Amino acid sequence: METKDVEPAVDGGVSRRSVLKWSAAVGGGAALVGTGVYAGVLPGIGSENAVALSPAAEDKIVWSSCNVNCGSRCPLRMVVKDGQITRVLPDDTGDDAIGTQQIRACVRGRSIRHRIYNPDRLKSPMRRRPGTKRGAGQWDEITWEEAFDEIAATMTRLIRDHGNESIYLNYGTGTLGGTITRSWPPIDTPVARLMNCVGGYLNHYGDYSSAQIAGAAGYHYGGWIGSNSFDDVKNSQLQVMFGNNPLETRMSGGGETFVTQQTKKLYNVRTIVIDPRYSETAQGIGDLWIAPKPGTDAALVAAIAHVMISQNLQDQDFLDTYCQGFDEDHMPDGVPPGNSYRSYIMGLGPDGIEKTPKWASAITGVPTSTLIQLGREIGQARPVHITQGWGPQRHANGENQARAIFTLAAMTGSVGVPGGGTGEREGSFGLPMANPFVSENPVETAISVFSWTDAIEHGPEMTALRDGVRGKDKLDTGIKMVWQYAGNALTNQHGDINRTVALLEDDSLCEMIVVIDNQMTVSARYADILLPDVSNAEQLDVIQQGSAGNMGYAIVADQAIEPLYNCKTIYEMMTEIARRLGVEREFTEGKTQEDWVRQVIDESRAEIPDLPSFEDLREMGVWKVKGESYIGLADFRGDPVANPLGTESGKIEIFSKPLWEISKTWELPEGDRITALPEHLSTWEGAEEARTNDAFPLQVIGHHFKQRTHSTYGNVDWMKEAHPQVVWINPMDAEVRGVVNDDLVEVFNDRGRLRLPARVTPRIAPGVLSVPQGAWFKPDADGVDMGGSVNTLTSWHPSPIAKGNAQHTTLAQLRKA
Ligand SMILES: Nc1nc2c(c(=O)[nH]1)N[C@H]1C(S)=C(S)[C@@H](COP(=O)(O)OP(=O)(O)OC[C@H]3O[C@@H](n4cnc5c(=O)[nH]c(N)nc54)[C@H](O)[C@@H]3O)O[C@H]1N2
Ligand SMILES: Nc1nc2c(c(=O)[nH]1)N[C@H]1C(S)=C(S)[C@@H](COP(=O)(O)OP(=O)(O)OC[C@H]3O[C@@H](n4cnc5c(=O)[nH]c(N)nc54)[C@H](O)[C@@H]3O)O[C@H]1N2
Ligand code: SF4
Ligand SMILES: [Mo]
Repeated sequence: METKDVEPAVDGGVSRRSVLKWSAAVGGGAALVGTGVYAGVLPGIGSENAVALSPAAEDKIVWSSCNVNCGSRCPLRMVVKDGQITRVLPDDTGDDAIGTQQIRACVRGRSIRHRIYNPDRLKSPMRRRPGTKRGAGQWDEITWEEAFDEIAATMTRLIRDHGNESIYLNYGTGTLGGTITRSWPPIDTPVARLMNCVGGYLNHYGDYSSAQIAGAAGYHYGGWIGSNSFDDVKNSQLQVMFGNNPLETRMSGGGETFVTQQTKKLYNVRTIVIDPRYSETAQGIGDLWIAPKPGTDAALVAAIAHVMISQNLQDQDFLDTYCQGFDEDHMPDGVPPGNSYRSYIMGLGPDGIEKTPKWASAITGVPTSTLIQLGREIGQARPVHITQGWGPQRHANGENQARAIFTLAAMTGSVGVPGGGTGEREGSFGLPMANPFVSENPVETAISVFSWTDAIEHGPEMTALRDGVRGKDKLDTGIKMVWQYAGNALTNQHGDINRTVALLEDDSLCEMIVVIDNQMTVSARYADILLPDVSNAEQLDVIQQGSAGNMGYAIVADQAIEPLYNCKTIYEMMTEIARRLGVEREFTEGKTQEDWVRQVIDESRAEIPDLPSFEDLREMGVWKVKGESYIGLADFRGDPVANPLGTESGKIEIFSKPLWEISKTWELPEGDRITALPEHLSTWEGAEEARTNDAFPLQVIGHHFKQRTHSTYGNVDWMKEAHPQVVWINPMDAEVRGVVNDDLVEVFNDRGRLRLPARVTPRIAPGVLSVPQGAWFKPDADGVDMGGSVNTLTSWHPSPIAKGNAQHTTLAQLRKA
């Protein structure tokens, strides 16, 4: 692990610890394959689209994969004819049993041909035309030599004048599944390998997926743990999912969609889904749907805790033995009385408020009687499998939301046992694959993943206590150069797009932006130098599995076709720049990309003796192994003295002394708070503020959506047709605004405006909108985003502890357009 933080290194899609992975949902995409609605003239998706149902004998079938950051990694079999991909077939190995299942690609992977051969493909290196504004879309085609020379010269100048900390590798997860081509975490990328040869780069900690929960887990559990894997629900009496939507966020038929559905079918364990939306998961496997207002889970948990304590349903032995801070008898030294969780719940703490179901009902919008029933049901079931997705934590109070759910898991005493869970996101079995391609970053300074815009704007003012700078008390320089490899977080996926693009337009601050992508994305528009990458179908790599319950797998994704246009591989690009910086030998160690892939597999075979050789794996495409169910904290449960947690007390810290301390020393914006207990925090643009804000009374979340993986696949015609971008609104909210289903509406706040059709549906709680995240920002002449990107509305305001992206905390208004 490259950072020394209390947090685990979790990437956007999958936890990096080999045994702690999670993942995906069901396809349903079969009907689209080969139906050929595309009428383009690009190679590969033209007239030959009307393909026969089975590949002709002379066609070549090449194993490839879909490497995006959806938590899964699906093998794909590319049917290649005359050097072009004519069809995409899914995995055809394995069966329908949990642990050996087919990894059936979802609708997106099956449409990958339309991403590979997309009109938006970048064809040649380009430079922003001198004298034009960033983002103006004025480009000059340049040669690869010119591009490499300019990048190397600028890097040399910036390192000399401002040091290596002025160069930043922005978050990007477009090719997370690869090993040599991997785009995150920064340290794993070929860009980092290049930077490390010349002194390193400014690092980031956390990720856009799970910054707050990872930060919370560091204090609560001493690190990332993972809840029990979904296949283990067979041992549960009850399954409770907080803002966890595996049927849409884990869409691979080989991953969690398959595992949750099969487990439900075979064992029919009762499932409660807690989500402001009636999600695909609530619909598919839920027996009960509870719809709290966004950002109010900690209040909901408090009410459940109140019921449990009042009826003595908590597992007191577990709390006494394994936890700190549940009651006054189990507090750390030096903390005044009244600061236990029990005191907080029963109104004996500093706020003097009893957290009754009635109190919580007013905050969450969930009826008091439902909360009482929920408290009894969860309180009486043993063991309970509790998980949370990352919706609850992607909020202004996300750390407390996450910790409240962990605390509920402890109160049920279900931690560390089969059928139970830690309240984190589900873990899964994983393979300990080696990665010899990774080198070390000589720079130790890091900022939070979400604060790079601040570091461009006012880097030298950023401190450890105010901004969460790590490795140093303060930054010495602002960011002068950004590498954006396989990411759209430079604009589209970051908060407040209008503010972000205004910052980027000023090239006196950040002097050089290099974007390496294969599509003309929103972020690509803001590059100074644009480098056209190949797609993963155009090169060789080894793919390490996504989350798949108790199954492990690896894929050799072979080169199916030659690089299109004038595209190059990332390995070649970085090698060429390394040569110009005089470090080619250090960068390549004399190896080709294939040499590295072979080495990854060879070294992995030391840990995984059954893993086939490179040649065999290349032939097989995908190799699967049935592993064990993941039981989070089984060791600790077995012997807490021999296996203490990484927390100060070695126990589960419901009360965290380190948080108690930083709540007094860290400098926070007016109104923000850090608490030692997982209290409900009423925040900026939260549920409480929505009730009093007449201008912007609606809470906006942006769920992860099946049309896209973030923004990737967002320019694929099939996907746009199958799953159009719409804003979800409750009929009551629609009616008072005179809006009916399919009306074009405008959603707006002080930060921006967007226009898209309304989906009027009781599947979303009153007072809440959801604009599926990841749509491509497309401002018209008046600055109204016609693409419907939710980040037109979101802000830069970070969460208090992790300094993470609170992108589900936003208030706005909606009107008929
Ligand atoms: N409002 C809001 N914003 C969010 C979120 C949210 O819930 N709400 N979610 C956040 C989360 S969890 C995440 S992980 C981030 C994701 O943010 P990103 O990591 O930026 O994800 P994508 O938008 O998919 O961008 C991936 C890019 O990689 C490119 N790409 C794909 N394949 C290749 C390749 O082989 N080579 C190269 N060079 N490029 C390739 C794609 O074209 C695309 O531009 O978004 C975050 N943003
Ligand atoms: N199809 C598809 N799959 C994806 C992705 C994608 O873009 N598309 N992105 C991938 C990535 S990188 C990630 S990080 C994961 C993201 O996985 P998640 O972060 O779990 O996904 P979200 O849709 O943001 O949130 C999950 C659910 O939480 C709900 N929710 C929002 N706020 C709250 C709240 O305050 N409380 C409760 N109880 N629920 C809340 C949302 O309505 C949603 O149904 O998905 C991955 N899978
Ligand atoms: S988007 Fe995810 S689930 Fe769908 S094919 Fe790609 S890797 Fe598999
Ligand atoms: Mo993510």
